[in-house]
Amino acid sequence: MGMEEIRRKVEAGERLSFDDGLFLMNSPDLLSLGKLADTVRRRKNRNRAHYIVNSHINHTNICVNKCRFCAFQRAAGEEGAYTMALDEVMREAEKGYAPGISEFHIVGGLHPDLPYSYYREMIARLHETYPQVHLQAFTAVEIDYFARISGMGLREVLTDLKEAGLGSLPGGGAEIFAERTRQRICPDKISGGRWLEVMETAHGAGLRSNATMLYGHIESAEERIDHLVRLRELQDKTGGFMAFIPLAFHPLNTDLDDRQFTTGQLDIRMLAVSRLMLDNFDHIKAFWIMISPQISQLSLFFGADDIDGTVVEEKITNAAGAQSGKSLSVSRLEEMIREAGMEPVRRDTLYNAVAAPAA
Ligand code: V47
Repeated sequence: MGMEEIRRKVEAGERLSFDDGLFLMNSPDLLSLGKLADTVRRRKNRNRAHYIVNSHINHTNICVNKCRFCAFQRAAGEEGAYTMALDEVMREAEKGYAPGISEFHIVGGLHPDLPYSYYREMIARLHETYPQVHLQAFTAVEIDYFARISGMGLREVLTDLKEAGLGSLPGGGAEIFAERTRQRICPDKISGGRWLEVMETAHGAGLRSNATMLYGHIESAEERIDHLVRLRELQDKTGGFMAFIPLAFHPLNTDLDDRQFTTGQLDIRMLAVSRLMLDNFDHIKAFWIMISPQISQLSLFFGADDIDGTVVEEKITNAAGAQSGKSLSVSRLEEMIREAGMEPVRRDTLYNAVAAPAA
């Protein structure tokens, strides 16, 4: 095993092993790694790089899970805690709405008191008011919580929300699956196995989803590769994942604030290794909020084919020290992609190309 053997496998379309992944995680030869990731990106997405016109809604930051990496969460009654009534959620949606918007991205804390009906009604009202906008809402962790607070089964919750207008699930809450580290950074959160079970059930219920991994905190290189291999195994079974998004840990205002921000080297390496290990994922997303528009653009040369979207206002990473700003315009996103020599494709959540609305 070594770069030459990995190159041979990639060129032959053969699957990389756990050890190959670990080798790439540690190899000083970032350029060879990037070239291989670029080969796979081209094979899957040709010269196209994607972006979306979307808006984020974070309905509450009150959360019963005290994840140590999270600067967004508050306890009920704590300073800065908020929960939007459904009318406020609708106002927030209106604020983020723009002609031609394709997606509302909705993620929140695990609130101790809100009933399941709040979440169902949120989806139903948004869907009724914006039937053309895809609702990508609730991480696997939230879905598991809804099953617990409602007494319903997982499948039942998912089908019920789908009936109300839910389009797909975002990929958050995966963090790092390896139990040793998961226990240390988010001891109250559902296990990695349960996260995967929720996603398997969602895919079985006809809902597609994304997948993420939080890196750059206290996890090891082995744990990163283990995470990718476990996602790849589930994808072999269901085919329900659309995109993988490595999330760069931001330490500010968290319990892990003795850690550093991730480096450009690690951000780019993580994207390239993900592109190579996740041979059954169509898309690898370099979320510009997490790694800056600059690194996000460079990562298009290292395996990424998506830079997420306009976003409008993101609160989770911004609470933890993100410096990227809160929104990017369509023209800026397109410029970033064109400058990298690729064709910008404005997409919907399910990666269908969409036309810009007539001016
Ligand atoms: O699960 C929390 C992460 C996630 C921090 O599906 C942090 O397209 C960095 O789900 N530093 C929620 N990350 C966000 C999420 C998401 C984001 C972008 C794209 C998609 C998608 C989904 O945010 C959490 C956690 O992993 N997070 N705190 C932090 N301090």
